[in-house]
Amino acid sequence: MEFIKYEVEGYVGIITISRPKALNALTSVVLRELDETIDAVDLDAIRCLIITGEGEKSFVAGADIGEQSTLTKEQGVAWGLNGNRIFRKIETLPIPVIAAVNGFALGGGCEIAMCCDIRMCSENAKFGQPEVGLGITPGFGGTLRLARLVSPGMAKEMIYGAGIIKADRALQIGLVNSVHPIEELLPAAKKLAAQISANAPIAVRNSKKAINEGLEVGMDEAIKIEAALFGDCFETADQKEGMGAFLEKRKEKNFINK
Ligand code: CO8
Repeated sequence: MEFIKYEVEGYVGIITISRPKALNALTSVVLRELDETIDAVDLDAIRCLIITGEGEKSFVAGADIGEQSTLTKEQGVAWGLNGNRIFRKIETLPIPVIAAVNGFALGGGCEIAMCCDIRMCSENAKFGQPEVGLGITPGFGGTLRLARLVSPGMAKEMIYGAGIIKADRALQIGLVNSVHPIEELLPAAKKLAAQISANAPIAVRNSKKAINEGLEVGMDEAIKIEAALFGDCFETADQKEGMGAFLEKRKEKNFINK
């Protein structure tokens, strides 16, 4: 891999998008490598993923503008569908994904952060969907996820105005969960990932599925989804371990993802 680094620390996988000379902008090669890296994550062993960018200036400064500049209408559709396919894969990955946003998260960078379950950012992070200033719309899910994550009005202000917001504003509107000094961002993301990984993996995965799928349907349908995923946890070794530990007043728990 030229542009993607993948490391494993315990139960946590850390993906670093690494194209620092262009502020980690996404070319088709970067996207292909990201796609292949996601496919290669060992879902039996890894319980949480972190996605971050190389360096202290930029998470991802968008899709590569040079590469997009000569696209035809048909190629634009294909480019958008391909990015969306990969980002949707991240969004629907069985395990939680944390975006550790270490600087610029613009265009496709904001969009990749939004397909993660949780966004944590550095104090110097900046978010925006500058596409209309480039003569295009957001194309990797920006119009869809920003409106759902913050509010339609706030998303419209950001997208139509192509403005860039700082970390404190992103926190205020709910685009990120927390803001950290840059040197503390990755340690904080790893700490949360470890906390998640210490819990029963099947229960965490089913919770992710229940939240994501429940948000896409009406409440009555969502209740059925939640009930099925709740029921699915029973009779697992980890349900017996979790409840057993409580009943035996035992602090240590050993969840085995079964
Ligand atoms: N694409 C290509 N190169 C980039 C990008 C990018 N998105 N962002 C930065 N770079 C490059 C610069 O060209 C520069 O390269 P070089 O040194 O060779 O000139 C290098 O990275 C460093 O950048 P700057 O010198 O500009 O650094 P500054 O600190 O002055 O500015 C900014 C940083 C503000 C982040 C600035 O680089 C910038 O505005 N970048 C573009 C941000 C942007 O508009 N992103 C949105 C792109 S469009 C998009 O993501 C659409 C996604 C969906 C597409 C679907 C299409 C169908």
